[in-house]
Amino acid sequence: MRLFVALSLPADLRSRLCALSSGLPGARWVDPANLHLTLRFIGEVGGHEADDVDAALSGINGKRFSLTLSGLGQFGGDRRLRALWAGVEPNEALDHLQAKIETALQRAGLAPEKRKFKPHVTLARFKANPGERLQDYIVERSLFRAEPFEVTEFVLYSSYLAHKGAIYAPEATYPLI
Ligand code: 2AM
Repeated sequence: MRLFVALSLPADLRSRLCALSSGLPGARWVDPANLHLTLRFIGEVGGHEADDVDAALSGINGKRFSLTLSGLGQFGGDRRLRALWAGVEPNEALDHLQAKIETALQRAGLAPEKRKFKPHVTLARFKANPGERLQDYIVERSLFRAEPFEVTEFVLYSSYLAHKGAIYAPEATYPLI
């Protein structure tokens, strides 16, 4: 199975993000139910490895914290535009949780994540590059700032590629205290 660790987002916040999800030619908007903030992409693992991942994540003692989505940005440029995302206000507690997850997963035998953690919520991927329209879109919404929300758990998701796109299923949730 293909796994990743993420924060789920409250319904009202997903609605707020949904309201951003139009007016950009070439964009494939993420299904509202699928909006999430990835903490660690794990990828394809076997059953035993999945159990080890679950055990490692279960051992994490993390504290609750508040998180605010703010600003929009893109990954990739003209040549290969990859994603449009909503950003996250700098958040030490989030970075700390992500570091704990990374350490726990390495102890469980996973190869280290080489990419630097850049917290974001992907809003769209692209079937065609909207060109200048994308810059206009981002500038017009640059003041985007959502209500803070309380992070009380993190989630291990599985991802299946279906006809209609990715289906994410929560496999386990880990409470923060
Ligand atoms: P993205 O939001 O930046 O696209 C489930 O696929 C989640 O894991 C997505 O949020 C995606 O990040 C992330 N993801 C998918 N493939 C990845 C990879 N090869 N490396 C890191 N993260 C990945």
